[in-house]
Amino acid sequence: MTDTIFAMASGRPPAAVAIIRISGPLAHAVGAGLAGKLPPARQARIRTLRAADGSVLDDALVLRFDSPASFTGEDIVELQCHGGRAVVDALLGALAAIDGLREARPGEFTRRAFENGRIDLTEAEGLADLIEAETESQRRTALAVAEGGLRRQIDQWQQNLLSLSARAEAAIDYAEEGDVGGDPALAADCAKLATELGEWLARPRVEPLKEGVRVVVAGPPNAGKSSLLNKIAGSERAIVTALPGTTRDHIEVPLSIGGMPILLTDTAGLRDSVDPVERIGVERTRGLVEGAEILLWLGDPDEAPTHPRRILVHPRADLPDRKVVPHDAVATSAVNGQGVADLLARVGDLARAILPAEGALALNRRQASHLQAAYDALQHAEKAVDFVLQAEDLRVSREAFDRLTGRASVEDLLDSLFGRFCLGK
Ligand SMILES: Nc1nc2c(ncn2[C@@H]2O[C@H](COP(=O)(O)OP(=O)(O)OP(=O)(O)O)[C@@H](O)[C@H]2O)c(=O)[nH]1
Ligand SMILES: [Mg+2]
Repeated sequence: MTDTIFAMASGRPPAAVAIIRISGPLAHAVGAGLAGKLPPARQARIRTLRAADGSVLDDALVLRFDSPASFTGEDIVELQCHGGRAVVDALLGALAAIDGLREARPGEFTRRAFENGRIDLTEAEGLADLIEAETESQRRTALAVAEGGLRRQIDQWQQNLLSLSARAEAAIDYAEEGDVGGDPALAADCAKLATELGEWLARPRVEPLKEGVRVVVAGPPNAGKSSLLNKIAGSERAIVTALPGTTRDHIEVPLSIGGMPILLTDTAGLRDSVDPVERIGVERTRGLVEGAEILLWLGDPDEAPTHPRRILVHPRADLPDRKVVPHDAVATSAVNGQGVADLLARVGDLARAILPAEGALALNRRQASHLQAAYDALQHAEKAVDFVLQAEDLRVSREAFDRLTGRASVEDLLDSLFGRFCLGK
């Protein structure tokens, strides 16, 4: 039999109210033991909670949920008691003393919700993001996924895929009976679904919203990279000297530009150096430039690395010998602030395209990788030379969806996801 688990679901005491949740087969019996008669399902009643020896623990608002119509899918009792430390300790102590009851591990309630089919993996991920959300845009995007937006879309794709598979199987039988023809529209329908998945894969992802859009400042030594970063950050985050090669390691500064999260990174100037420390720094810069979502290049435009979102910056424009501004570059000065607002506006325009639109459904890296696998298999199915191969490709695509929703997921993934939750969730 499954363990019955309990935990405080609200924040750390002292607080006005503390919420203690009990979930599992013994939940109702335990709740009745504490509160006497439990209220009808989904209704709240004030009850006096008593320990096994009859002593009063607290007066609390008690709620009951019946399996399967509960968050975990199990029987649940929720106690909303006074949020004092001693009250909570007394109640948790009384629960721990009951046979067959144990304290829940972090995320265990949500994990049970997943295991009992109340939510799929995308909704669990949305919930984790919702709890961690610190900004309004993170909250809205997480909520859209947590409340099943992505699951419903995936359900639709799975239905569609299932019927494509059924058609492929039927076409195999048809061919075995010696008939020609089969299902001439099948390949085109696979392509149609692939196109739809492709459109989703091209959409902005969740990560830039959570981690900040990676904006990397790069260029040759002494170009004025660190000075520009300090000017944008509004504080002396990076060391600035007249010596080329001052910055050895990269420096990250989280910022908000027009409400959008940005991770601005200063890097070591790119040059061939014999200094082993500087060489490592330069190597890191190359990696950062490659991983940048937006590149601010402070060097000669002809030497700029190719990058899909590159802004040419002409720094130190206050100096008399820097008056000629290359075509398309933003002239800036860390001394008088010239061009900085213009530069930030350009960064903002590029960042907006990388971030999900307000409340839009967005995939995370894990989800996108499985959707990509489903997409690849569908594309393969479109080009398959016979129905047997086509059916096999469609099966591969269905499996990718099962991994996406967690129906065929691996244990370590579940551990890492549910470990992100706090106790009592
Ligand atoms: N006049 C003027 N001087 C600047 C400006 N920006 C940087 N400098 C000067 O240029 C020199 C190099 O500036 P840094 O910001 O350290 O340049 P960097 O690109 O970070 O250099 P490395 O870390 O060595 O790669 C310093 O002496 C700065 O004071 C500017 O906008 N105007
Ligand atoms: Mg520097």
